[in-house]
Amino acid sequence: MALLVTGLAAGQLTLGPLATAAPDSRDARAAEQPLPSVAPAPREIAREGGDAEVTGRVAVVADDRTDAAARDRLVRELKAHGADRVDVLAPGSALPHGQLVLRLGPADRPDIARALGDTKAPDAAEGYALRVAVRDDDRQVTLAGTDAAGQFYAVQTLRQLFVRADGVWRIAGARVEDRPAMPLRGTIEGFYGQPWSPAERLDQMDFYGDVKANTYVYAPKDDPYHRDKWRDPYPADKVTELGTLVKRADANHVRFTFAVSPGGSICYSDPADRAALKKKLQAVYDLGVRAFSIPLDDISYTKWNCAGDQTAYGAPGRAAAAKAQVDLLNDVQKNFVATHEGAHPLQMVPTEYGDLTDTAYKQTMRATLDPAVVVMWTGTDVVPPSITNAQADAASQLFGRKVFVWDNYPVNDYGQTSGRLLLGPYDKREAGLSEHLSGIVANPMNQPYASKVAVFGSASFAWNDRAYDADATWKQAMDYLAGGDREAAGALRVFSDLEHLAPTFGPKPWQEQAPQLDARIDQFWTRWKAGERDAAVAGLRTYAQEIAAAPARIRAGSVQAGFVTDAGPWLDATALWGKATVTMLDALAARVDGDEDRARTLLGQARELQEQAAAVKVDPARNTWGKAPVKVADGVLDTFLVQADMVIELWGSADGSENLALKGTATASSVEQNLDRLKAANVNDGSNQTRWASGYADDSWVQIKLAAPTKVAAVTLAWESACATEYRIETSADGVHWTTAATRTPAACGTDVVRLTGGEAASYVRMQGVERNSTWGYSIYEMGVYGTAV
Ligand code: 14T
Repeated sequence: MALLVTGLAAGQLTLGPLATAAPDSRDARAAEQPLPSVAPAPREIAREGGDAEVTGRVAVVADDRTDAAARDRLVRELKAHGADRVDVLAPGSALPHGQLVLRLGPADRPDIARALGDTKAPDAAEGYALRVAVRDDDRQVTLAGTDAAGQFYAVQTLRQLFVRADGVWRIAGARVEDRPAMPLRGTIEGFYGQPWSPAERLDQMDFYGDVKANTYVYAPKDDPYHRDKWRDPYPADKVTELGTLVKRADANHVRFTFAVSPGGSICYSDPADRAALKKKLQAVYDLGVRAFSIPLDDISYTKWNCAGDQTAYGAPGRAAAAKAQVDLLNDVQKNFVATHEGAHPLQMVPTEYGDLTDTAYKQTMRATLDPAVVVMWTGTDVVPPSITNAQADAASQLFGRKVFVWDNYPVNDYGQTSGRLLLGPYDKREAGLSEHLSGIVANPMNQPYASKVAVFGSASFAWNDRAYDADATWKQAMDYLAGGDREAAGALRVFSDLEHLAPTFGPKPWQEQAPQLDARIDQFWTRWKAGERDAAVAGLRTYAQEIAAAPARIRAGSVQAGFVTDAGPWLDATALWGKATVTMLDALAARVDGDEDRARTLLGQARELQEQAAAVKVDPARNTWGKAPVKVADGVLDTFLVQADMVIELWGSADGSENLALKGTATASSVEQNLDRLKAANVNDGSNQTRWASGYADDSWVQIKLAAPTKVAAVTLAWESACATEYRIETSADGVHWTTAATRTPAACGTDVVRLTGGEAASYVRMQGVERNSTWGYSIYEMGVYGTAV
């Protein structure tokens, strides 16, 4: 009873008469239920009262100030949630009694203002209010926008308030007041490699509408007309394609932002080049584009493209480059953007986009660039491990305006992302950034559907950074991709955990690999070492089965088809890794039971499955890293399987799963440029975030002196992208006389497991290089040694 009173009291705040509802009515009970979760999290959402049943016939009150896209979406959603017929009526029309009525339009429309009561649409761009008022069988829903986008967003929130119980759809009895924290939210298609297809882009526009993102910057590095051939007009078919895309963006209240990157060849001082650039912008303005960007990233400022620039701006250098760029940008802002009806302020990407060092370039920018021009910044180190308020504030000071973040997550076009799909949460961006930034756009992956996991997060963060919960939003993203199928959403979470690692440009990832699985493996070893072997196996086996089953569940139909296509090779590999893990656990169980033969057989099968899993490759068209083995829980699952394998292989020895390298001492023939951060000791420190790298010679080596003579059963090598195309594993008793135990010629850089058979006890184990795969040296994160100390 206490609960009921609380629920009603909350309703009473804004809707007095509700208290008269019969206490045992369905509506009154609904008023106690938590509201469905809405993403992005609204500024304010609270229960207003009971839920509104969706009747077979529904009235929508709209007029010519109602946003057409919002109205169409509202009608569509009502039809998908219980309405057989939706009548769109003008304000003032007689409304049939007992029917659900929804009013949609500007907040100042008289019938809407009245129905809102004291719920208010915030006086801010893109703001809206929503109120569900239920009294007896009078059900009124009000969707009020501060502007047209606000109306559309009210519908996007309403869409998430449908609840189904006993076969009946209802709209949860909520009251919402909401507006975005950042004015610019969305993506920048700014990666290297195959640009997205027209169909993929159209789908993205609808997705951005769903997550209240308002910006899509068109800047694919490998569209020739965007960069290399920036002066050339788009051919007719491309113009048609862009026109269709602009319309779809408009229908979702997304600003299609056209970017052209002339920096590689422009002569800044040449009027003909200026004219060519404006002509390029004019062509898309004519298609309806109203937002423009001139990225000047990834170009050189140590040389001019023409002699005229030397005359106009002096010898090449940071200050001179900034002067030339400002000259161009101010011209475009003043003489194109400002003279074109409806055009938004010009955006640009500075050549210095990923640091916080004050330079002559930035000084010139902040002193002379038209204050109207929006400046982008990627966070520190291009792919930042985090973005803090202090950093964003510093960047904004340096450029003299609130910077617009080009967020290089989940983009997977750089070497460290080879073989990866980045499915971790959008994380490590500090709450409060909305005070220092004009917005955030995510640079997505070559795989557009798979990018939605992260983009769902970045759009939610940009909408409401202070209420953002990375983990909760990550799950909401997968619920969204799974189209409401709970089993598929669960499978997506298991799968995405295996693709959780997010690299930086350095060796240290900013998001770790497979945290869920890692925790379960830790628990496995804790139990195992405590002698609770059955419990250890049973616990992990359940999860391994979920891994094995996840790909089929994801492919079963409710998950967006594009996601299934994007993730194809990773799903294939995951099914095999999952099966390998289940089989390995069965082998362990058999060995615990004393059934050695069965354990051997299963171990053989588990090894075979691992080989198949490791052989799965992805070969994306025109991707920058090309054909590569797909990575699945790398460093976590492969390590577990090697250790479990060794437990069986070395059954009876003190602890077969122990990596004996950790207690040994590493030395090497050389260290790349004698850098301390690449020293030999990194190869046996137990961390995949540090590495040893050799000098640039084929015969380089690294070795471990073991704490005690050991019959070595296996050596593992986790190679970085500079690896060996041929190497030997050698052992020695004295560190002087060496025996070749195995020779390997791997087809790709990855984690190698080299099993050694027979042989004497050794005190030294060495990776002896024969041939390098690059002009760099050899680079190894970790070298593991397993065996029985004698
Ligand atoms: F414009 C920038 F904000 C930016 O991030 N530019 C590129 C971008 O197109 C690319 O997708 C991203 C991730 O690879 O990084 C930038 O490109 C770089 C930057 C480097 F420092 C490529 C190689 C680099 F060494």
